[in-house]
Formats: sequence, structure tokens, C-alpha cells
Amino acid sequence: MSYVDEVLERVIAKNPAEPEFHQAVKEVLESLRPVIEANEEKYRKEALLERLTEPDRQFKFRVPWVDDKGQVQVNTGYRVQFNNSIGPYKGGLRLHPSVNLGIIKFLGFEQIFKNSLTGLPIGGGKGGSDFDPKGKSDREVMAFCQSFMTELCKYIGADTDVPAGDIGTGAREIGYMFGQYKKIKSVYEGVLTGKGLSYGGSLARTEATGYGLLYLTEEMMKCNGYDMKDKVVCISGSGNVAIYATQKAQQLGAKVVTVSDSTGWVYDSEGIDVALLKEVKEVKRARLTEYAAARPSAEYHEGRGVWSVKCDIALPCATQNELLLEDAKQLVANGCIAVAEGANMPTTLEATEYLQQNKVLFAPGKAANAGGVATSALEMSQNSERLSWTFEEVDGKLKDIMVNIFHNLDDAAKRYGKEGDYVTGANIAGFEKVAEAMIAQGVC
Ligand code: NDP
Ligand code: 2IT
Repeated sequence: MSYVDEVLERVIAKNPAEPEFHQAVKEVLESLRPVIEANEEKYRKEALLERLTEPDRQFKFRVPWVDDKGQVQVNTGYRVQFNNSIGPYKGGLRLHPSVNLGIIKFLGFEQIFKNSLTGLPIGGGKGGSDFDPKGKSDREVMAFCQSFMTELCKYIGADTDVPAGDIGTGAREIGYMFGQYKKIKSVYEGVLTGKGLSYGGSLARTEATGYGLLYLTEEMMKCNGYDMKDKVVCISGSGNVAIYATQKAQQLGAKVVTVSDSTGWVYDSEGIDVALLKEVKEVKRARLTEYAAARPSAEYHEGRGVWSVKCDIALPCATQNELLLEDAKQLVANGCIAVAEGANMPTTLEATEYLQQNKVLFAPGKAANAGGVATSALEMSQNSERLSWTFEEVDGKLKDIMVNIFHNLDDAAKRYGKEGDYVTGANIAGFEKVAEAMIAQGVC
């Protein structure tokens, strides 16, 4: 049996009931086959793939907090420190009722390669909890965040492990967590990124994932003979990534006609009104029905359906496995040119394969959404030198990073005879640096 197949079997056997983790490992290892085969004896002897697919360590802990009625609630907290061979563990904290260990492991595993692709010195980690911030008062969110950090603070630090936002974790949650870390540890350090501007946050971090997604998409389009002007774009999600992806797509001359949330989606024939979307989602924390009610050109639909709308570019920006084979078929039938993943693993393996077979340009999340964590690393740099850079400075660096990432994956794909296969290119380019660092540092 080939080394890749052996490790895939081992991962499935050793991590039962973690389908998302299996999916992420399968995608990476399958596309690394040519690299692994070229170095099979060495990597096997080093047990490189076994080490890469086993987290350095993982924490699972109780998070008790008191709700507004005086009732004690108990959630489960997680932090998986996956691989720190190129820098301190770095990755977000997801707060969503669906969170379990397998989901955090898939996200942490993806983060290793994503962080490597940024070219910055950050390792891979992820955390979160099954706490649902939706419908909770600010005080309840604070109570949860303080309890979560009371335990998490034992394992993290500015040079050890630096968490950030993800689904359900935005500026408010990061603020409460930072306050609790500082109170317990009596250290003022950049232990979290995505902080508010008044206490060490970076300009452009809020916008970074969505903007970065568009910088990479624009470069991919350009290198394949297209531009962004007047392109019709479908976006899913209406959170941090989706909002700033919409804004940048519009700045580049495209027209974004959809956004969605977990209950439904909006089609806006005039193009999404970003100011209104921000008001509904960032200020009121309301449903998209409010957007549709305030906007005559918008239609609200219950359930799924974003990918049925005819578009040139599709940007899934909500969550994992939200773009299925049937959606991919619909996109191809509608003449879609490009799909770029703002979310982590939003496209199933079958859908990805179908899109690639039908010559749709496909940018995987670990490359396309790397602008968020890259800008987090820029926030860490600013914190270390105790300075703040201007918006233009950070945004300029972000753009350079995203353009570089695209060319690195394009080159890696070409080197292995897989021109245009950006999934393979991203996995190979991300892997090469981590593998080299792991081998150089010996068995650890
Ligand atoms: P937010 O919490 O700001 O927004 C998430 C959006 O996705 C909301 O519109 C939410 O709808 C929707 N959503 C979440 N879960 C589901 C679900 N199970 N089914 C349908 N819709 C869902 O998160 P972000 O925008 O930060 O994150 C979106 C994606 O981007 C995630 O995959 C995340 O891992 C990834 N990402 C985020 C980065 C960042 O910097 N924030 C960086 C790189 C990747 P509702 O409000 O109804 O729940
Ligand atoms: O998935 C991701 O890359 C993030 N949620 C951002 C992580 C970070 O450390 O900024």
C-alpha cells in the first residue's frame, strides 16, 4: 500500500466519528501524492505524515457560566495546537452550537498549510466552543468569554499560541477574552488578534479576509485572461468574511447579487447594499429578512439556494460543506468562471472535483481566505514593535501577500505538471515549507 493510503487509513481508524477531519486530511494527502511519492522512503522513515496528522496537543474543557435568569449553563471549550514548526500556533476560535473536536481538528489541520502559504512565521491551531452567541445578551456573552478564557489562558501566550476570531467570534468576544487574559495573567501582550483599535488591534484586520479573498480572485482571473469589471458575483454568508468580500468586489467593479445566513438568502437585483447589510448584521445582529424588508430590489428566500443564481464568480463565505455536487452542477450549467473559497472547506470533495473537471477556476480556502490570518500576523508584528501601521500600509501588504500566494500555488502546480490545479498547488506549496522545518528540527 502507498504511504499516503496507509496514513489515510490510520487517520480514519484513529479518529473515528470525525468526518470533517477525515475530509480535510484526504484532500491534502491526495493532492500531495506526487510530492510524497518522490520522497517516499525519506518521509516514511521520518513518519512525517503521521506526525503531521496528529496534533501536538489538544485541550477540551468545561466552560460554566451563569445566564440572565441565574441558571448555570455548561459548554465545552476546545483548543487544538496542531503544528508549531514554523511559528507559534495561530488560528481562530469558533463559537457555534455545531462545534466538536473533529471540526476544530479539521480547521486546525487546514490552518497549518494556510499559515505556511502566507509566508509569515505562524504555526497551525484552532479552538472554540459549542456556545451559541446568537440571542444572548452582552452580559451573557461576557460571562461565557470570561469563563472560557479562565481556562484557555493556561495554554496560550504571545509567543506560544495566539487565537483570533472565526464564526461567532468577533470584536466583542475578542475584547471580553482579552480583558480576562490580562486580568488573570497581569501581562499586556498580543495574545489575541482581531483586537479593537484602542487596545492593540490592527487597521484592516476587520476587512482582511474578505478583501484578501478578492485580491486573490482578481489575480487568478487576471492570469487566466479575465477581469472583475461587471462580473456577477454570488456570495454566501453575511458575516465578517461575506460583508467585506462584497465591499471589495464592488470596489473592483463587480456586482454582488446574493448573500445568505443560516435561515435563508437574499437576491438583490440592484446589487447588495453594503451599508444596509452592515447595519443589519454588525449593528442590529438581525436576520436577513430585515435587509429584504428595507430594500425594494431585494427578494428573501427561505432555506438554501444561493448557487442556483446565474453568476460569473461564486464565493462561498459561510461554513464547511455548503457547496454540494448539485450546486456545482448548477454553477457550471450557468456558465460560472471561478469559485474562490472565503470559508474553510465550504466545497465538498465531489463538488470541487466536478468544478475542476469542468474547467472552473477554483481557489481553495487555505489560499483564498489566508488574508485574515496573514493580517493577524501583521497585527502580531505591530504589537511586538509597539507601533501601529496605517490602513494603507496594512492593506498594501495584504494585497502583496495574496498576489504572492496565488503565484506560489500556480508555480507549485506547474512544477508537478498540474497547471491550473490550484488545490494541488496550494497543498504542495503549503506543505513544502512545513515539511522542511519539521525535518530540520528533528524528531519532536
Ligand atoms: P461570522 O460568524 O461573521 O459569519 C458567519 C456567516 O455564515 C453568517 O452569515 C452565518 O449565518 C453563516 N453560517 C454559519 N454557520 C452556518 C451554517 N451551519 N449554515 C449556514 N450558514 C451558516 O463568521 P466569519 O464570516 O468570520 O466566517 C465565515 C467562514 O470564513 C468560516 O468558514 C470561517 O472559518 C472562515 N474564515 C474566517 C476568517 C475570519 O477572519 N473571520 C478567516 C478565514 C476563514 P447565521 O448568522 O445565521 O449563523
Ligand atoms: O480561519 C482562519 O484563518 C481564521 N479564522 C483567522 C485566524 C486568525 O488567526 O486570524
